[in-house]
Amino acid sequence: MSRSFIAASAQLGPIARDEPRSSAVDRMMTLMREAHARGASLVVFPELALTTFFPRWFLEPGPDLDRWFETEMPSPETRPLFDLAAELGIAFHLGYAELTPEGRYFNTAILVDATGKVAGKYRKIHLPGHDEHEPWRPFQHLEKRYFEKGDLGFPTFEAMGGTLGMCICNDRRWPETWRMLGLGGAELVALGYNTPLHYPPAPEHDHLQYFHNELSIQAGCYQNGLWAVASAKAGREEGCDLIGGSVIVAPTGEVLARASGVGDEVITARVDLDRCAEIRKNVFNFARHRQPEEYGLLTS
Ligand code: CDT
Repeated sequence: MSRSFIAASAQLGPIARDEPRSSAVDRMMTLMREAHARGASLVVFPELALTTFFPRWFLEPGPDLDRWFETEMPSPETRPLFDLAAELGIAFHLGYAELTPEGRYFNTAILVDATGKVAGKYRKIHLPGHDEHEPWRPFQHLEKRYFEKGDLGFPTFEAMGGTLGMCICNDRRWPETWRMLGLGGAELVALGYNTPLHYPPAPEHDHLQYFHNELSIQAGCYQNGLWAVASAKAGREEGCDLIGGSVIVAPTGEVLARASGVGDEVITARVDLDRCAEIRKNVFNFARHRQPEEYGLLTS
């Protein structure tokens, strides 16, 4: 497979609380068709792309919570997306809430190859927010309550003619995420996010949300010599504004494509995985320049 291809980020506008999965899947199929028409062979959808961002509400354990989770993938509702991908011959990344047969809850992303087969899975490690109901907040961010920390590490896997990895939303703010993926050989990182414009614990940073998004992704790409395709769930969702700003970033840290609105939108850029070497054979040649014996504090 060619190591040069067109990648798409398919940003999703708001998903209402009562919007069925079938509607979200329909919207993603429309975006997938557009990405394919624009020549893309990979399309990245956001974190928790099948439903509204439910961690903004305090929910009792049981059916009120479990209804937001997928117990199988593909499911009857998501199967059409897998079928369309196989028909078009396009790979995709999808974020969703996963409830395992053992009763474990994860914030998960998968990469599905161009034949419709799951080629990789990641479970979010850096869960943001809080684990108790905090009524002072205008909205909750209860990821720490509803999800278990991911148990798969930061895996990389062979796909798209190269080595790919994934991370999810808050993971992108952590240099350790990118370095683990870079050390694992990732040449492209697919990532989805739901980032509220308002950050209740430090509202003085609200105006920096778009900046911090790009700062984190650009640094991660440059410092590890890899590509990122980042996809937002955006817009006013159940009264909560989510940033857009989906981007495709090159190993040099340059933003090659950026969403312009906060609705459903496809952006594309040509990705050449061989360009990772521009960075990895030079300034961030890990084997030559890293000094891991000096980094003990990172894991102690
Ligand atoms: N979904 C998610 O991880 N959102 C967080 C909200 C901010 S908490 C610092 C994010 O990192 O965008």
